[in-house]
Amino acid sequence: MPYVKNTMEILSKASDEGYGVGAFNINDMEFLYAIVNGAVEERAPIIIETSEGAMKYAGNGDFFVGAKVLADMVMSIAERVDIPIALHLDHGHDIEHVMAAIKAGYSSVMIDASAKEFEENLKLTSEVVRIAHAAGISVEAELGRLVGVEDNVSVSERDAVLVNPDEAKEFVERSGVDFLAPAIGTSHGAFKFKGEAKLDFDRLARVKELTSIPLVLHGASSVVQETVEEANKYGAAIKGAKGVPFDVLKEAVKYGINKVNTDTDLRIAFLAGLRKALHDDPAQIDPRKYFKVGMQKVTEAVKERIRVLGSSHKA
Ligand code: TD3
Ligand code: ZN
Repeated sequence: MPYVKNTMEILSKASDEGYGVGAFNINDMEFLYAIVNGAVEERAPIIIETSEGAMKYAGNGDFFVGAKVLADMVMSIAERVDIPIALHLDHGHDIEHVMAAIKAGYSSVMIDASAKEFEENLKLTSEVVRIAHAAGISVEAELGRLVGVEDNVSVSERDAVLVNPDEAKEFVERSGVDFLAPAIGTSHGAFKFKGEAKLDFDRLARVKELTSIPLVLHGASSVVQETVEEANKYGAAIKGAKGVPFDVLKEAVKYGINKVNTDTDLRIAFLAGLRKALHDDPAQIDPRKYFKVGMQKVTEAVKERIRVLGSSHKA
């Protein structure tokens, strides 16, 4: 199956049929192959995504070059496998990065103006929708702030940071955005919750009901404890890390999440494998031997997540 030119081809089906698609971040060839190998084994559609930082990294400091390098790599690998693979710009903050992605041939872009006021977010998102749709690709936007919300916070504090479903409806109608990331209590990184991992599913259900478009969960890594322990056993010092447990992810998918952003889990998996390999075989001078072990851990993490999201055999 060739490279998917518009991410909505993957997400419309996921939204109609009620399953989640893994959106996995890459910076390099190693993670890309590790992710694709896992998705091929599960026969699952996937979204590969790159942050602005990934573009800069892959372009040796120049994000415009990096977007092209990454897109060319993803396209040439996608052409050689028989699962749908889309490429997405994760957290684009300005028109320049969006344009770099569009010019390079990405399947969709995120314009993240969630830190701005509603009307400003709407204005910038609408502008990106106009440009991206003219190029035949789709757009993701975000509403609310990506922060963990503890159980004991007041309703007004909760309302101040999480998505407002009525605003989401108005935002989607006025901007024409294709898929939306509503803030429901997750955050980026390995330290998402101090207490119990709780997401605001009532809010999520209401957003789905009012918008009926594919929804995105950011900060969705599960921070699997065995993997953290393995990394720590071989020299890492990751303490008190906590993510979104698998059963909570499944619940999120049930309430309308279709794109599940995952970066931290793959980083930890790769490092656990890499650290173990370095420890077990210190005489090795071929870096690929070490990378391979890290890649294998990433492949396992990808397969596990695809099964949790329900997208196995959906390719
Ligand atoms: O947008 N992303 C990926 C980049 C975040 C930096 O780690 C996510 O929403 C995934 O978040 P995470 O940290 O849970 O994997
Ligand atoms: Zn994110």
